[in-house]
Amino acid sequence: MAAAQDSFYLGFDFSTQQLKVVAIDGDLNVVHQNHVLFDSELPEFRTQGGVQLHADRLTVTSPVLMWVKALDLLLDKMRRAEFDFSRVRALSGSGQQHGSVYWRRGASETLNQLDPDQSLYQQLQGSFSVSDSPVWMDSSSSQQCQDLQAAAGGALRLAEITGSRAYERFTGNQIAKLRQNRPEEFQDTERISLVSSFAASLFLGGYAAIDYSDGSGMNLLDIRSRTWSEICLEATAPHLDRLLGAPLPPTSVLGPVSSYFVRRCGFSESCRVVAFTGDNPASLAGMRLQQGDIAVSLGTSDTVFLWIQQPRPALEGHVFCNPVDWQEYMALLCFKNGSLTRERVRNECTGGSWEVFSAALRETPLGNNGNIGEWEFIASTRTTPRSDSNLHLLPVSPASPWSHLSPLVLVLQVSSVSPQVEVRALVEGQFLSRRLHAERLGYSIIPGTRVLATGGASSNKEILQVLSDVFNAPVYTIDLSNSTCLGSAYRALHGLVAESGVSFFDVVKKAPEPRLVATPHPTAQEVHTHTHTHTHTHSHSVPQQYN
Ligand code: ADP
Ligand code: XUL
Repeated sequence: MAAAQDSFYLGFDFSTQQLKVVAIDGDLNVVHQNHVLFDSELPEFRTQGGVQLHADRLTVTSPVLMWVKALDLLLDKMRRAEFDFSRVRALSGSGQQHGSVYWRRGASETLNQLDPDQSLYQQLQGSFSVSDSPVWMDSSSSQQCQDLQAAAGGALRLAEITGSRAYERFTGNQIAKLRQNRPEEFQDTERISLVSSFAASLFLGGYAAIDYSDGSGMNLLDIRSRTWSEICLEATAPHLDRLLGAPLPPTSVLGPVSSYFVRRCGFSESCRVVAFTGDNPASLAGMRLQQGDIAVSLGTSDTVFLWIQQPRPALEGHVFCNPVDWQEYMALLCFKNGSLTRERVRNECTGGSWEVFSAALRETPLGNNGNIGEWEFIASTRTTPRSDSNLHLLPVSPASPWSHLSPLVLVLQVSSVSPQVEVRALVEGQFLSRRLHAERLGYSIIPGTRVLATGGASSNKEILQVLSDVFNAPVYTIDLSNSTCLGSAYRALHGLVAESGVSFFDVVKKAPEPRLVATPHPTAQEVHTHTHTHTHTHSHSVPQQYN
């Protein structure tokens, strides 16, 4: 039998700014990494940050042929680095979520008969009915969002069906816009792919199914039945199911890699293509997030990933089918400007120093003697929930220091507070808001829950201590820099054995463990319990989003 180190598994990531790949061996060691940067390595496409912003400042697209050419270039780079393609047993990948690709009539035949002596770019020039693919940064489909919500019976009803209310960047609304505004191109389309299933199609030499997980970012999939929702399909375009194909579990083996790649790169004929998925689901796999875990990325924006069993879709946040266990769910919440708000309070209260900011957290008690941060909520269409950027301090009853865990808080008095108190108020308030929103989507903290932290602010131990106290769970740090690629490589490996009932977690047991950095203060649990017995209400203090 071949040793585990002899077999390789590839994970690709077609992200906004670059195409990346990671190869692992059967022991999960990374054996190769490579990438192509769109702006600098493919300047002929004239993108900025991988995209083109149109004159209306709402439409944002990427040239689909840029992604095709990037794959040619990446494979060339791998060949030049003498990567041994013949050892690859399976490959998978991810794509930026929501982006869509429109294949022109006849493209399937072209895909099927690719000549290994020519590049993909040379051969697929005429294969797309729409040359500029709408991407996740696009916000030009407000009208279509309104129409879809009206057809579905309201925003919440749509969220109950598809996991999210209508969002401009979600693919169904982009498809509706295309059908209305560019009917000829739409007529000339034989298949619509997501960026992920488009990439899988290239490797398969035929159209790849959309997987349930990335499919959940379209406002079209019924996340409980895992079939296209009739109501949503009808409101979007007639006979749309024919253009989309049937969705499949994200663990599916779609087929062998096409003969084009066997002959051009030296892949083995037995190399399998496992369904590609969205970058956020792939990242959840790369983090090896388990039931009860929550991952918090503390970057420019704060992003929260959750594993959910019983989803309760809401008006804020997104519920997707789970990428590693297709009967379960995941959720994604994005809080705009998380770090930027912390930076602003750092500049205003602690002279621009993270050290002084951290000292303020050390010097103030958990619960902050009842002083919490509350926000002026600003409507935001792109990122949910609302921006953190306008912080107001509202000291609450000291008798129930953590009553702010409840959405309904009694504001007793407003007084000026010290800079230290303001710092703690901000950080506790931010994390409480993350927790509340997570719980509203059906997340619950269970024994064994871990909080996985990543991103710029995860280097700050004091911030992570507050995170641990608010979630009453240990905090571990992880490196997310290549989690989408790694997650895809792990999924490729798992795809080969998923059908025989082997769980994802059995397959990734050997991956490096995250590092424990904070454990909850012994009183965190006590204070938390206290919270639920001291709920006061006051209409002025109920944040907008809880109404
Ligand atoms: P991005 O989301 O753009 O990839 P990063 O994950 O690199 O960003 O995070 C950058 C942010 O990390 C900066 O905006 C900064 O506020 C924050 N940051 C860096 N160091 C610290 C620190 N010691 N304490 C708190 N925040 C920090
Ligand atoms: C998620 C979203 C982004 C893209 C980035 O809803 O729009 O995270 O997936 O690639």
